[in-house]
Amino acid sequence: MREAGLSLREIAHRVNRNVSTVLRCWSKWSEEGVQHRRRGSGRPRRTTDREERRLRLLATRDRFSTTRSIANDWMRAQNEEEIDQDMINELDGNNRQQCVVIDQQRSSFRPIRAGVPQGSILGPLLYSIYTSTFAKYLKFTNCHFYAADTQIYYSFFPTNVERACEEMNNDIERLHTIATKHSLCLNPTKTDLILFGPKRYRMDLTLPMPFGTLPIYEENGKIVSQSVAIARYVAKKVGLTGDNNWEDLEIDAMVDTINDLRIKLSGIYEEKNEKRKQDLKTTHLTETIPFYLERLNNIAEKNGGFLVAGKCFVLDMASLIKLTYFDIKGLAEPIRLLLKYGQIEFEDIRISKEDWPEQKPSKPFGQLPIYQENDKLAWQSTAICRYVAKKVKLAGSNDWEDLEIDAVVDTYRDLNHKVGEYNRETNSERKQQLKESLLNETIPFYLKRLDNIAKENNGYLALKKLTWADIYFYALLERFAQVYPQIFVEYINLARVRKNVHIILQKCI
Ligand SMILES: N[C@@H](CCC(=O)N[C@@H](CS)C(=O)NCC(=O)O)C(=O)O
Repeated sequence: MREAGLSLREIAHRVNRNVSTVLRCWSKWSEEGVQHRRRGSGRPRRTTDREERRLRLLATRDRFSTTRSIANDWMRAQNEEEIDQDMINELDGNNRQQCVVIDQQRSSFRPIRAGVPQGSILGPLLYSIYTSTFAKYLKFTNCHFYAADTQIYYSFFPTNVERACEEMNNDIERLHTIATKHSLCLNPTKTDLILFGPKRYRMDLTLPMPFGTLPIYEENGKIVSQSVAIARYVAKKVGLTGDNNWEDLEIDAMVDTINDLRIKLSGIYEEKNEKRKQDLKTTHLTETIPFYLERLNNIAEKNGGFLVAGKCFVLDMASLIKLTYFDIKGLAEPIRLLLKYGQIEFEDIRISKEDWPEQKPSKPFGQLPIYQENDKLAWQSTAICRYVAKKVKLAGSNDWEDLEIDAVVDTYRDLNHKVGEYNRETNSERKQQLKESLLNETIPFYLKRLDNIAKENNGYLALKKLTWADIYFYALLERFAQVYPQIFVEYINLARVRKNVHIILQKCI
C-alpha cells in the first residue's frame, strides 16, 4: 500500500493498526525486503518469503486474477526452476479434496475445484485486493476497510428511512454484482446490520419489522410480527394449547379478551391531554377494570384457578350453531361468510339496538358477537373465525402456516382498531386530526405493506391460496373503504384479493 502511494496514516487506518506499527513494518520491508507475519495456530506456512513476494507481485499485477490464473503464471514464471510440486498443486486446486462428516458418517472425497487453499498467503491477499476496489462501486454509502471486515455505513434521519433502505440496498446490490462477478460471496450469515443513534430515533424506525412494530419472531430466516399470533405458535410448540378445536377457541377467546382490556387501558398512555387522561383513568379504575376482572375472576373460580376449563368436547357434525350479533355486518360478518363458505347451517340471530341494554348483562363480557355450538358458548370474533376456519378447511396445514395467517389477521385488526378509534371519536376537532393522520400516515403505511404481501402471495394474503385471512379482510372491507374509498385504485394487489374472495364466495352462497 505504501508503494501504491498511501500515507502511513491511511494505511494504519485501513489495517486498523497504529502508525508506529505500520512504520516499523515499512522500514523492515524497505531495508530487508521482508515482512513478518505473526505465527498463527493454523497450518504451517508452506511458502518462503521470496515465493510470497513473487506471489504478491503476480496477484497485484492483475487485480481480478483468479487463483488458477495466478498459479498458471507462477508455473510459467518458474520455468526451469525447481518448484515445490505440492505447493503448485495446492494453488492450482487440482489435488485438493474434501469430504463431509455428519453424525460420524464420512462421505467419499471429492475434488475441490475452487477457493483459496486454507493457510496460504493468497487468502488475505486476494481478499484485500478484491475488496479494496469496492469503494468505487458505492454510490450512496461510505465504507471502512479493516483486515477481514468491510463496513459500509450510511447516515439518515428516521423520517427518511424508506429512502435510506432503498439506497443502502442499492449499494449492497451493486457490491453483490461485483462480488459475484469475481466469485466472491456476500455471506448473509456473516453480515450484520448495526443501527447507531438516540433511542427516540431508533424506536421510530421500521427497519426489519414487517409492520414497524415489536416484537418480531424469527425462525430459520423467516420473520413475523404480532405478539398474540407468535404466542399461539410458541404455545403449540410447548404443548400449551387445547386438546381439540373447541378448547383452542376457548383459549383464543380468553387471550383476545385480555387483549381487549389491554388496548382499552393503553389509551391512557397515548392520551396527551392531562385532563382527558385523568378522566380516562377514573373511568378505567371505576368501570372498565372492575367489569373485566369480576368476570375473569368468576371464570377462574369456576375453573379451579385457571382461565380456561380444558374439558374435552367432542365435535358433532350435526351441531346446532347460533351466531348472535347486531343487525349489521360488523365483527360477525367474517364468521357468517366462513360458515357460508363451508355450507354450514347456522341460526343468524340479530339483536336490535333497542333490545341490547336488556341483553348486555347476560353476555360473557357484555359484547357481541357470541357463538354457540350445542350447549357451548364462545365469544371474541377472531377466535371464533379461527375455529370456524378449521372446520371449513381454510386454516393452515401446519403451525407455521397458521402463524402466518394469524399475523396478517392481527395486523389488519390493528389497522381496523385505528379506524375504529376515528369512528368512535365524538369531538369534531379531534376527529379531524385523527382523520388526517389516518389518511396520510396510518392507512398508507399498513396498506402498502399488506399490498406487498398480497403481491407476494399471488392475490391472497397468505400461503398463496385462499385462507380465512382473505375472508376476514374481505368481510371487514366495507367499514374500512368508507374512510378510505381510493383503496383499490391505489393498491391493486389488495383489489385482487377482494376479487378472488368475491368470485369464490359467489359460488358458495
Ligand atoms: N374483541 C371483541 C370486540 C367485540 C365488540 O367490540 N363488540 C361490539 C360490537 S362491534 C359490542 O358488542 N358493542 C356493544 C357494547 O359494548 O355494549 C371481538 O372481536 O369480538
